[in-house]
Amino acid sequence: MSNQKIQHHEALIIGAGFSGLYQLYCLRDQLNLDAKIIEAADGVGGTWYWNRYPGARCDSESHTYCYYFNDEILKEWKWSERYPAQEEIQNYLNYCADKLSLKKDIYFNERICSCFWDEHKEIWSLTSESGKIYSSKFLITAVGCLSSTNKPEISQLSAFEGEIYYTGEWPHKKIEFRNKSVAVIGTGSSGIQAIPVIAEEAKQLFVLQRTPNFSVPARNHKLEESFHSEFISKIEMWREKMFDSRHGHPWKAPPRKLCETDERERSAILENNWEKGGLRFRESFDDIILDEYSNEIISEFIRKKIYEIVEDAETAKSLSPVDHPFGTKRPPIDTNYFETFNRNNVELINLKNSPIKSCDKNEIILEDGKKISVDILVFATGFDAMTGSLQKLGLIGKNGIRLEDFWRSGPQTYLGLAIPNFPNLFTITGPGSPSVLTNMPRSIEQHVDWITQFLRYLMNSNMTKVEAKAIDAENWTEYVTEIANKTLMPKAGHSWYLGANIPGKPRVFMPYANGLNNYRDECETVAAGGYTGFKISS
Ligand code: N01
Repeated sequence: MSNQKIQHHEALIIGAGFSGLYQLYCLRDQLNLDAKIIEAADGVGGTWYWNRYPGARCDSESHTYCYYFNDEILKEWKWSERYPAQEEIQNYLNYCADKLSLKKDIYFNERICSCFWDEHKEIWSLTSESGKIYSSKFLITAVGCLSSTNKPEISQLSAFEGEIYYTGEWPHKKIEFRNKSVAVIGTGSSGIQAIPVIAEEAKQLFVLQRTPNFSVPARNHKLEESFHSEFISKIEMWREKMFDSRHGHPWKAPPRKLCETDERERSAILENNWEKGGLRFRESFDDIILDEYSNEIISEFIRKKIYEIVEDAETAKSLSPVDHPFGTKRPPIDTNYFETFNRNNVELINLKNSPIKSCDKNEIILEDGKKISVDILVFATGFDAMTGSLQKLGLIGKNGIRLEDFWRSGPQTYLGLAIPNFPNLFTITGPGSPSVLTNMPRSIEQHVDWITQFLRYLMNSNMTKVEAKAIDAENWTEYVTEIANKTLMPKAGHSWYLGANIPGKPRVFMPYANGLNNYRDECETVAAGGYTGFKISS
């Protein structure tokens, strides 16, 4: 055993994004706990620290994609655009961290690779890649749901001598696309945002698409000076609207079914909402995710839009999704995505017709023998979502049980917040909670508040140990699956919601699909009942 100094604290939080920062504030300033964050990067931001690819921007509206726990912050910070760009969110989180004096309680540049529950001492023992050791009574993961970059295996990729970038781990410097031939692999939200921006600069852009995606125009714009003063005069209204909705956005679908609305009226509604743009288009009717007939109508509406925008009919056909209902994969919102395919320097390569076979020095080679000569290869291939970043922590719970073994058939959690066999561990926006189906800051604040309230309860009752009961986690996990099966969501057979984008990952629908509003009530009922479903001891 080395004599290395162990940094012990009452609570440790892993990750300094939206969730970690707020959790630190609550534990330190509300519960007076000795709490610290451990963060792999050299700055705060989490997802927004790493995802700085061209065009990176949030799809929640800026005045809703921010903290609501502190009115002073809401009043002081002025957003400049309808949807905040990566840099603005990163600046915002730095401003919050400075305002709340959080940075002094963050260990930066420390990536945790092992977390071990010491049953004898009843503490978590953490080791970082640099070999430092930390320990704590309570451990809270704030590692994000979309943080573990998916790097698909491509034969002979190592032979490629050009530049390779991953949207999820973008370098902290300007990448020069001018006079370069570029290939982007992937047409999820990241690819759909990056492609139009890269196309404007690159000599030639090849978009390598495996599955076409629905996308709705974002209609981003600068916010007028008056927006902020109007917004802050109604903070309480915005807060209530968001917490009262399924997705944590300040709107909900009106109680009307597309399948019961006549053709003229529904076309007018869809046209109107298409013009307004953004994710609220999905909320045009309340049966889109429940009824196949209704979904097919809205899906066909978007396909028609693609045909109207894209000049070449063959390209329009290739860009039109037919393999999944709209909204069953996370719907991207875009700025000039489909329009980009009308440019002379952009070519769509349909990998469904001919998949990637391999690479060589300066080419991507397809199965049909076609060779695409490129200087830069951009992977917009997504993430090992929801479980990937948790499993990378090397969590070992009671009796030496490893998280990856416990979750071999899919993630089992209680409320998405706790895992049997892993005492004193809380997972902010873990699998089994609404998280990725919502405007994330609302789900994050709800989880952090709930965890903070639970820890206060433990402190007040002189309890020191807590663990989710296996039976309650089993029931919760089944319930999450049942809810998903009542919707069309599992019909997108290859979506990352199901883990289907990662070879070998169990296919389980991971997020809770019954709405943030209902989920919040269920969590409150558990708390009001004295934290039913948990073993609590001193
Ligand atoms: O990742 P994705 P993403 N060969 O998994 C393709 C959030 N987000 O980073 O569909 C070729 O959605 C894959 O093809 P297929 C948001 O929640 C939010 O874009 O599996 N192609 C797909 O086209 C989002 O949903 C914002 O057939 C391969 C693409 O890569 C989530 O992050 C912005 C491949 C991956 O799409 C993830 O989005 C960005 C392979 N081997 C992200 N492997 C905003 O707030 C994968 N693909 C706006």
